[in-house]
Amino acid sequence: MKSVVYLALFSLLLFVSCQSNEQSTSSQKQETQDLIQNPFYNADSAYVFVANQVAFGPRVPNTDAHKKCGDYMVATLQRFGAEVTEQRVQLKAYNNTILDARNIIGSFNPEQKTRIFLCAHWDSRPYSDNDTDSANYHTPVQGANDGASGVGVLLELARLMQQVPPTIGVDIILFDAEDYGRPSFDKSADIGDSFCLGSQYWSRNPHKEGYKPKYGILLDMVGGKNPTFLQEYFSMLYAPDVVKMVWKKAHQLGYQDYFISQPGNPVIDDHYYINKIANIPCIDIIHYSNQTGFVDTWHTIYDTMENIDKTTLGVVGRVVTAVVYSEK
Ligand code: AHN
Ligand code: ZN
Repeated sequence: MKSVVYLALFSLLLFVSCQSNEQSTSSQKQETQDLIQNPFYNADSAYVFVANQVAFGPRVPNTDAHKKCGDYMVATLQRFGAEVTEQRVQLKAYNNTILDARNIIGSFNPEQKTRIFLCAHWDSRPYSDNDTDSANYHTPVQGANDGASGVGVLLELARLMQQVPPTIGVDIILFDAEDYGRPSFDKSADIGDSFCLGSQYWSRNPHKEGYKPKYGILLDMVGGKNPTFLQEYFSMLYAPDVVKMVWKKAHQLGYQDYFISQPGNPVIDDHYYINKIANIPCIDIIHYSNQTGFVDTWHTIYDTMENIDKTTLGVVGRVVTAVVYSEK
């Protein structure tokens, strides 16, 4: 008799555990299915978009390469069906140089109320002030990773969004004058906030009145070899749910060795001003380490195409693609 009761209890347990098991398996299956059905993110294509920018030469504000690259990005976004808005504005740099800056915004589903935005800076730094050789301090960086990588990843996503329109509205925002900040060899008094001039301007003057997207994702230095993307301090402070959602997507795709679930030191980047001034939650996907800081090519003459890894562009591209197509 006892054993019959035990058997009944045991089968009930088994039934309950099987059921709950099946439930979680089917929702996991649905998520995996969603990831598989996303349009195919082509890392080779993203690589070409990076190389095309670098081929113009350093995109330092007030230079011909800067102007030509700006025109190229506008034309490319339009070719992929985006509605393009440009903010042209003169911004004063740390040394009082007036920069002819352009923030370039490509909107998909412009009529949609529910929106997210994805951003990167497109200008390149006029100084290699982190180079080991001080003779290079006044050489502009090529900015293959620092600038062009984020834009390249987003231009490939723009190509996909033309092929498979997302449900929500998506704005690609390319910020100018991020990297014209006071160089470390300039020992004059630091007035502060000398980086991220384009995003500071945009945060005070969004391209659309009453612009209220759900959140934003900034890509910065997403093309280096063996990157680690930590959960950066200001991203966790202002937009912890967005960080967790993006890292979860990355882990579902198998990229847990890149997207590390560990806190990262604060980085003052475009997202900082977007959170602080515009009050829009925005996270930063940026390659760095708490121990060694940014990649060793950062602000050196070695920030070149040779040091760009297609695999990394693909990893980050697939993560943002998964985010865009999971938003309903
Ligand atoms: C500062 O160097 C203050 N912040 C890093 C932001 C940056 C520069 N990202 C790329 N270049
Ligand atoms: Zn930089």
